[in-house]
Amino acid sequence: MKNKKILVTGGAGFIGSHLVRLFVNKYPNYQIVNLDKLTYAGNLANLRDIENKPNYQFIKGDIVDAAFINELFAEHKFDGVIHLAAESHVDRSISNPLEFVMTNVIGTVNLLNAAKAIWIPYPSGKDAEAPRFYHVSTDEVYGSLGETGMFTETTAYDPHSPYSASKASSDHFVRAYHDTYGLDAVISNCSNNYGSFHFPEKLIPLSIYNIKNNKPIPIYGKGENIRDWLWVEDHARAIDVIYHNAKAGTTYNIGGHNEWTNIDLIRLLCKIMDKKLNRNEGESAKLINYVKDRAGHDLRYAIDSTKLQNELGWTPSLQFEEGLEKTVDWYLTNEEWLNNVTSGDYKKYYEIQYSKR
Ligand code: NAD
Ligand code: TDX
Repeated sequence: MKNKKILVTGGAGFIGSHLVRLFVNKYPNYQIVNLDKLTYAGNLANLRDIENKPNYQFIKGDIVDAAFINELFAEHKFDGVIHLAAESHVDRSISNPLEFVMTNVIGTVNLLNAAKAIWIPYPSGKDAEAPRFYHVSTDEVYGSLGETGMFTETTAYDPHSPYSASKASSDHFVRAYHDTYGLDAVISNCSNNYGSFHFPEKLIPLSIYNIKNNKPIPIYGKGENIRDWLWVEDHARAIDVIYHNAKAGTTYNIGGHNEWTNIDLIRLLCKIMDKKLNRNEGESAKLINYVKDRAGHDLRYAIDSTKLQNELGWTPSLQFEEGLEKTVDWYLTNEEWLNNVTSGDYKKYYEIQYSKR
């Protein structure tokens, strides 16, 4: 592997922290620069184990600030970008859509402009390698499925929430910069991730926290909505494979062939939690609480990742039951992380560390 300086945006978040860890450990000759605004979802405690590695650098900054982004690219001359920074929670997008437009759309276009300014025209010559812009996106851009069918890379976009509309828009801009300016861009659209360092506003970590603390588990509507769950480390591995092997301008779907209705998933989680917390079987399930449905709630997502499996040889590594149990073990072992996040204490550390920047 050649030496490279790669910008990862959103590396202090859930998926970003797993990706940064993978790249820092696997590619000692890569310099990984993690740019993150440290919103409520960004947490440097997610990266404690690698923060002192010589090939890792953290920069606090906002992708919505175009002047800052342009300066950053001019200074660092990145050889590649893996873009994960985003507002990621559907419920928050329903109460504050503009925040999602700013970060997910404007922020992405700012990064594209900065990349275009330093990369285009690409260097020519025998050993020249085009720097790559990798955009991490979601299956939610494809909209909602009925009882059958799966999303493929050619499924028409049909987003329904402000979150998915903003991600769809950013995907279109990335493709437009490839088609119009010749930017070496790739996109992947992944299904729901789960695993360690997942912020406890999302279904699985929120439910683990509530079950542990004997609080009600809110299930939207009848709990019949279906999601396709993938172990977060398998997503990070897929990004690695695609970043290094995809042809410019390509899209890959990433998913686990692992569909669960929300209620079946939560029943399984309750069973695991009963065992881990030495409760009588059925005890945790008593906390299930059906609440008002999410507005515009997509019924079913299912990802067909055949293209990625056939062309690049990626396959998911973990069965869901095993992955869910590992996830529960992680949250029960890392009580301090969970308590700091739920109490908001994790922010105090950055306020002191970054207040003068
Ligand atoms: P997350 O909310 O856990 O993390 C997002 C990170 O982006 C945080 O660290 C936050 O501080 C940072 N950020 C937000 N606004 C920023 C800004 N203006 N400037 C710089 N940094 C900013 O999200 P996640 O779940 O890790 O998702 C990462 C990416 O993967 C997102 O683009 C999301 O759309 C996509 N994705 C997520 C899932 C999933 O299941 N979580 C599935 C498919 C795709
Ligand atoms: O309290 C809850 N109760 C509930 O029933 C929450 C938070 C969610 N739900 C339902 C809504 C969804 O059908 O559970 C399902 C999963 O919800 P989330 O964890 O909020 O994820 P989702 O809306 O599916 O979006 C996730 O996957 C795709 C990520 O948040 C996105 O960033 C990613 O793009």
